[in-house]
Amino acid sequence: MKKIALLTGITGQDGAYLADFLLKKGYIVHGIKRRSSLFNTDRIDHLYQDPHVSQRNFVLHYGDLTDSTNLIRIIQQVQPDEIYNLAAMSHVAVSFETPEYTANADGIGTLRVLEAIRILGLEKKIRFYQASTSELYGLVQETPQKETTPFYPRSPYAVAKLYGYWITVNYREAYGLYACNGILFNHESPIRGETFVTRKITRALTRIKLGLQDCLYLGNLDALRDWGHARDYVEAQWLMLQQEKPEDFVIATGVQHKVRDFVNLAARELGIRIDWQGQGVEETGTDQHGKLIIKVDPRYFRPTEVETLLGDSTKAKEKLGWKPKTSFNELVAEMVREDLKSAERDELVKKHGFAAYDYHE
Ligand code: NDP
Ligand code: GDR
Repeated sequence: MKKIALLTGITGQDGAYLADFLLKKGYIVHGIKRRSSLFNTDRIDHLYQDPHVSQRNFVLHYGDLTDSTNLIRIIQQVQPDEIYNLAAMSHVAVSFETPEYTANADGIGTLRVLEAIRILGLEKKIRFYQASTSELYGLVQETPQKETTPFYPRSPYAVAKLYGYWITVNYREAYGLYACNGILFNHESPIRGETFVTRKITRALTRIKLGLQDCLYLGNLDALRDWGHARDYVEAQWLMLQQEKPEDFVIATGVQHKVRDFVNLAARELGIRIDWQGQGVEETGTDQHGKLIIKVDPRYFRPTEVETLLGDSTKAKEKLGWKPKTSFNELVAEMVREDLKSAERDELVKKHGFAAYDYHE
């Protein structure tokens, strides 16, 4: 019998990598996607199977984490062995603009999935993964951060995820549900959302290189992050649900870089050497020809910032046998390579007299 997995957030970065991973493991994968006015399945279109074909192993359902009746109905219909709760309003800066919605989707949304499992009496059948985050550590109390490090969330997103974390622990303890929190540090890829800093940088620099864009505007260049590759991290999500006992795990590389380091390395991949001048809001970067290509824009500063994150995933190494496979340099090089291909497509379109898609966030 094939195992059945249900993924919320299947149209996102991790959803796409995890769906691919599980299909290769022989799972039947069901995913929940939101209704939108434009197609939102770009990242999983290669997995799509015509609904008219019988015996599909990849099935999508319309749904939303803010709709419990929908979640109950889908879980009842699918009868999954494993649920990966990846759906969230996942942008930290945007959560300051939409705090109530973020609490609803990321916090109460997690509760809705857990309650659906309980209402359906499936707590002994279903294994549950919760996408927790290094943002829980926020104003860090200990370095590096591990499973026992105290939390200090610094954004509406992180506070909502704190609820998701603890309600997952509570349902494990109260109802014997096999439920795990993966406390994942930042993980990126060529399909990372375009407004997260890494993808914003690789997209902009490749476009600047080809003359499609003039300048890249960024916020806090001194923020330190522990960046890994999403492809490696979804394997850890799966491993957490294959253990004898449910537990929570930190997943990280144990290496830290500044946003500025990411910019320098991505530029180097493109043969651009950046000279930095000034400090704080005055900081700018010029290329080797003296052209201004980077400026700090305070509108990207956050009301409360997470300055530094560095993970210790010793527990995952010992108990799951997990370790990251992709180095920071390989990650940056892969993202630059892929974004350069799409910039080259845009350049071609422009050369032939059509307006190229312009994007500045
Ligand atoms: P993305 O932002 O790429 O994907 C989020 C997914 O959630 C999308 O499929 C999105 O749908 C969906 N979604 C958003 N709101 C709702 C809702 N109300 N109902 C149903 N679906 C919804 O995130 P990632 O793939 O990067 O991250 C996956 C999870 O892991 C998230 O929960 C995130 O908070 C968490 N996380 C991510 C880390 C990272 O570095 N990537 C690190 C630690 C935790 P749509 O495509 O329609 O927008
Ligand atoms: P983060 O990722 O907030 O860590 O959350 P993001 O890439 O948005 O920011 C990382 C750091 O870069 C700084 N920064 C900028 N960020 C953005 N987005 N845009 C900019 O122009 C910019 N300039 C500097 C930020 O201030 C921050 O310090 C991600 C998300 O995937 C969460 O869902 C997840 O939980 C955490 O990672 C772990």
